[in-house]
Amino acid sequence: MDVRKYQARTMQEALAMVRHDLGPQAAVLHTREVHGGLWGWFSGVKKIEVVASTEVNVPSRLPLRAAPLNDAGVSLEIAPLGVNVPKPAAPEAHYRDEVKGQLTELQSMVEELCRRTRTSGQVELPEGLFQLYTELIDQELNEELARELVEEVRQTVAPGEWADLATLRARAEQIVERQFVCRGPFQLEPGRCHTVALVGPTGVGKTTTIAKLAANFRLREKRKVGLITVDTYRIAAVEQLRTYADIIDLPMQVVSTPKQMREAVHAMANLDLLLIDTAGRSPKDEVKIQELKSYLTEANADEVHLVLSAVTSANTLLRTAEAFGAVGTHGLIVTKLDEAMSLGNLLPLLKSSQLPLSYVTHGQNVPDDIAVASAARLVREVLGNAAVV
Ligand SMILES: Nc1nc2c(ncn2[C@@H]2O[C@H](COP(=O)(O)OP(=O)(O)OP(=O)(O)O)[C@@H](O)[C@H]2O)c(=O)[nH]1
Ligand SMILES: [Mg+2]
Repeated sequence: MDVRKYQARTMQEALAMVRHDLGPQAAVLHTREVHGGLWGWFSGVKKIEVVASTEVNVPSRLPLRAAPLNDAGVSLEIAPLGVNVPKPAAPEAHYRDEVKGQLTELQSMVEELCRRTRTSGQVELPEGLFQLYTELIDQELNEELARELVEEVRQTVAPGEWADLATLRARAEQIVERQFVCRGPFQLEPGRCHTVALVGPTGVGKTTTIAKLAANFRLREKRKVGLITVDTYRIAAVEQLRTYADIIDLPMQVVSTPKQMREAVHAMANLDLLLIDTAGRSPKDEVKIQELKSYLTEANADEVHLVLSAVTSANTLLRTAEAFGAVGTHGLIVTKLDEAMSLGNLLPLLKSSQLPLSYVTHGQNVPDDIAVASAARLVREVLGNAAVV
């Protein structure tokens, strides 16, 4: 089938090119905005692209009124170009379906072609590196990070190995693994109570993670563990922690003022590990973040870990980490890995927050669905290589 593509600054110009080239009988199959070549991609200058053919007899979908235009003045309808196009006889259903199917296929082919041209044009990538790039984008790594990473891979892998995807993936893993820090489990010192507080937005899994940690240190490592909660804001929040404390057989105190926090920490100083649960806070609520800080100041915790859900956009993760930085965070715990479709969203946070990752959680089961964070494993998951390797 003779299908041609035209690009111009405006729709009028593009249609004029179609008319000139294919005549007035040509049918417009598809219109869209595209970046105009390599320069257009960088400069943001857009063009109108029209795909047209003389061999497709498309009945007009245009109502008698003018077709709606988008912001760029682009027609949102598929329409025959010429005013003299003879009206086709009512097509048989199967013929209509066949044409419709071909058009859909054609549209996705053109879109895929544009996507490939655009991305490869941007970085001029050989096939293997290009495939690596698209894998990273599929993992929801942002384009800038993906481009930087592929560029670093290109510079550090010999050209003779650029076709070897396994080598490229392995090098990408090495590079990313250097970009963030995982720390081991909490280090308890004999004869001293190690105090750890978990903070974070609402519903990310702070209380569940506290229960997992408490159960592991208590039941598997046979440590003396205690719990404190300041979660006095959400109905049933205290009961949630108390249920775990009862099941695991742990002492627990509920505090409702910073002063009570100091007293509770003091009262439990004979334990090995004291875990402090806190109320979920919006990162945008500075007042509540300051209030949280006043509790933590009185607790004088050895470590404050920010708990974040993996099912959160890259931007929100960054801004949340920044907001909770005000309370004096020392580490990160990432929850809900099991719910995330991809983990590329974590990379900007891991790269830039400076906070070491301590634990990750991957399910609702207490105490099993928690693990000490492993950089190698997480990187494979972030880059989408976990299933490949
Ligand atoms: N799928 C999955 N669910 C989790 C995970 N961790 C916690 N949850 C669930 O997330 C929900 C909220 O967990 P909580 O522990 O109550 O969260 P929270 O941060 O204490 O919530 P607030 O106290 O209200 O701020 C519960 O249904 C948990 O079972 C995880 O790793 N994976
Ligand atoms: Mg909670």
